[in-house]
Amino acid sequence: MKIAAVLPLLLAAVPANAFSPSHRPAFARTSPLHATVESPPKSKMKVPVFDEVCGTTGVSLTRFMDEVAMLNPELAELNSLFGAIGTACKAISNTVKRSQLPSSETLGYQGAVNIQGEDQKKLDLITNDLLKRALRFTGKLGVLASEEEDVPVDLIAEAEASPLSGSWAQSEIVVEQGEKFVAVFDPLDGSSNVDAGIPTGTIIGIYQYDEECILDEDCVGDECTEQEAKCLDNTLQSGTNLVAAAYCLYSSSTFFTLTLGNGVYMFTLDESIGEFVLSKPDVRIPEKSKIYSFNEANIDMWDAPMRSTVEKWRTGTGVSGARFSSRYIGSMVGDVHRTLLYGGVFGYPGDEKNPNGKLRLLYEGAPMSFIMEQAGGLSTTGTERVMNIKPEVVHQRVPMIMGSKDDVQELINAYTAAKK
Ligand code: AHM
Ligand code: MG
Repeated sequence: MKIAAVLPLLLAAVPANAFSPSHRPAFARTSPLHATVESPPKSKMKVPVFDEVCGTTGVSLTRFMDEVAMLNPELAELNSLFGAIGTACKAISNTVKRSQLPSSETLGYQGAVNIQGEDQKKLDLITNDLLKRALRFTGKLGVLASEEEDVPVDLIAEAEASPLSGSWAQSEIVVEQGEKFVAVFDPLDGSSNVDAGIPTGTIIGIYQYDEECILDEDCVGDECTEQEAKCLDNTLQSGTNLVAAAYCLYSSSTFFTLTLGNGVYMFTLDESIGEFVLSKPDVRIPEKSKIYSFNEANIDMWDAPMRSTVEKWRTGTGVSGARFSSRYIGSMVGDVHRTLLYGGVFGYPGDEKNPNGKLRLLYEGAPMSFIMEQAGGLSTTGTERVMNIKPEVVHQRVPMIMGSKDDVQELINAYTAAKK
């Protein structure tokens, strides 16, 4: 039911231009192109126009998704998924905040190492479980892949094979017959910083699920047949197949930033009402900037085009002639969030030791690139559009540089010139 129908007394006119048609994204915005990259299909998503807005709550994420679903029936199935993601983000936000209290025992290491050889923090596992359960109970998910899971998890088979124990034992996990999706996520990116209270975030990508895929419920890892393994390949799609991407940032405020392929929407958690409220309806990254954001300690190990471009920005001898500042949190969601709002170039390039850098393609690189491109920025490995790369394995790493169009293009040009 529309808020307008429920709370007519709270309706207030929005500022004249806040949600006017001139401020909403064009229906068919194309993603920016690299010279070497083919054009992505145009999104047909219809963008809601909020003629009436509740003066107290503004446009909540729930209302936003309801209206998207009304205008775009083909996206209606995403509604409950994003309801669950929003709720999980609120719960993770609380968990991260409370972790600093002396009575909390959620900081520090779990004592386990994930498949990528990284020590898992207690919060990595808590937030992974939280998000996994929230998504699972929507009944809309076929498979998920997470930074904290060794292999993709087939939720349909898992639900049928092993009902949850404890307080959930009585409740059946509903796997709806309707459309299913694949979710890829990093539940708590930047968690190595969390003990120091530094911002962290959750990154999520949503793909379509191939309904042809029926997995044997007993199939686990190497026991899967080739056909079954192919089913798990549902997770190994390139960023161009993403239906939606979002991140939650846990910082001075909790933010929820979303793209459904037609612009970027930023919501801020209003803790007094427990709702994400639309705070930036059409995020556009400035086309040029004076900020770069890299772990500069690795500069000696970067390749020549990367090193020389950053050197030019540092000394004010690049294309714009501006002398750049350095800003680096070391927490991707926070660094990308600032880059979207202030402009800049963020990245984790490859280096001599790690030619593919550090960031993971599937659940970090692709969803964040989708958001960046939808805000008018670019995302590249230096030689290739990140969105075009199809992962071969779930935890594949990718060198990545993203941000303001003109500056990232300057870097791409340096790589192109170096090839000649
Ligand atoms: P994580 O997924 O294990 O948290 O690692 C990813 C994080 C990113 O948030 C951040 O951009 C990068 O690692 C920082 O790495 P470094 O400490 O090498 O600069
Ligand atoms: Mg991560």
